[in-house]
Amino acid sequence: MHSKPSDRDYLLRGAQLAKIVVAGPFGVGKTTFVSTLSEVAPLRTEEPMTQASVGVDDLRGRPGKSTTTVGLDWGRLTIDENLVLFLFGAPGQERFRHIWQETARGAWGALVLADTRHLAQSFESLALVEEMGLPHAVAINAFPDSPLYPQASLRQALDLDPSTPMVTCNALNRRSAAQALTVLLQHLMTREVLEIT
Ligand SMILES: Nc1nc2c(ncn2[C@@H]2O[C@H](COP(=O)(O)OP(=O)(O)OP(=O)(O)O)[C@@H](O)[C@H]2O)c(=O)[nH]1
Ligand SMILES: [Mg+2]
Repeated sequence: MHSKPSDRDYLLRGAQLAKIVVAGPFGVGKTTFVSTLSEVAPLRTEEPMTQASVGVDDLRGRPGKSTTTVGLDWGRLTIDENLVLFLFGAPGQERFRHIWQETARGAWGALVLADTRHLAQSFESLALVEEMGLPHAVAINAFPDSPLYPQASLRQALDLDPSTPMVTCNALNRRSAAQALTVLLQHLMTREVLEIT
């Protein structure tokens, strides 16, 4: 990966442009993940949380969280001269089904984030990607107080298909986030969704 492509050159060179969705429940780290990896200032649509989210969005275990994404996260990552990824962070809760479907349209794949403190909150995101038939991988975003479980238990708890890759990451760390994304890209290659030359 290199981080200094001159803007818009990739459009002229005819690189493959791949849309990748970063999905997951409230507060799982979608905005952080996209921001960590984006080589351009990410588009962010953060707004302070209001009384309206009380009892809807679960703030347990998220003491510093005062904003939420009201639209989309968007970032860009150039893999090489042949492949540029556009990362879209999208809410994966059932109540955002419409936004989700619009965002995921035409995507090559999705990385579904999960948090072991609130694993079940990722069920809706997984159901949405499965419903759309979108190839996906799961990234367990490790927070400092996240309990650790064996991979097999996590896979079972999330009811993952044996072919769905799972990886643990720290969305704040560029190398770690890139590794998680690589797991998805490899999966897309084996599914022949993506061809990297
Ligand atoms: N320690 C740690 N903190 C993280 C990590 N990922 C996200 N955070 C923090 O967790 C909080 C929530 O992260 P966000 O990126 O806003 O999560 P989100 O999924 O975009 O949240 P919504 O858009 O509201 O659904 C922020 O305060 C982040 O700094 C991580 O991997 N490690
Ligand atoms: Mg967000």
